[in-house]
Amino acid sequence: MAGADTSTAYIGLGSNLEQPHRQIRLAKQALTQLPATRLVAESGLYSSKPLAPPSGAIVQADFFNAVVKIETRLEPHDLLDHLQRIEHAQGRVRTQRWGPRTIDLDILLFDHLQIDDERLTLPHAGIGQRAFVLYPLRSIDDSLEIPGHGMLSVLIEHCTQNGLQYLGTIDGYEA
Ligand code: ROI
Repeated sequence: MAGADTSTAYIGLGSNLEQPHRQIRLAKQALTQLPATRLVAESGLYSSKPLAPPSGAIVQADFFNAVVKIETRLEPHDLLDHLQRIEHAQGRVRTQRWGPRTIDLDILLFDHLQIDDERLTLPHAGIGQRAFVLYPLRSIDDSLEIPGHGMLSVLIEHCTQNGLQYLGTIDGYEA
């Protein structure tokens, strides 16, 4: 699947509840089933310290994170609808902001689009400071430019690794 109407997008996967490595694996599998979409690359699986809210700490387990690259003919908001459907199917309940979650699927980048509406901010807000996004992204494409943020390689230089650990492949990892 390729052509003028095909977009490239990167999706961030995160989980810190209910066997996070299984949640990531299940979500990746669900992404391979999306209409008009092909999964073209994936990062490994990483563990990361929970990103703390700006004030006050929530005690929660470490996260598991990964990034996948897709080619899709879906529009960004249609892709978002599908991601939310997958989150819902995996038991994601939106309760506490900054709190633990079974699965979080974020559109990190969608072509070179810059969008900021009530549902979607592209590139994803915070992408420039999050090691658990930047390192997996670099493992897929090391010369990416992130619209409005700059070169991935420069962002990584200025980003603390904050306990990020590579665990192996998404499908190969065993707890
Ligand atoms: N922290 C880490 N390390 N990884 C995540 O995926 C993640 N997702 C979130 C919050 C709770 C902000 N912190 C995170 O939504």
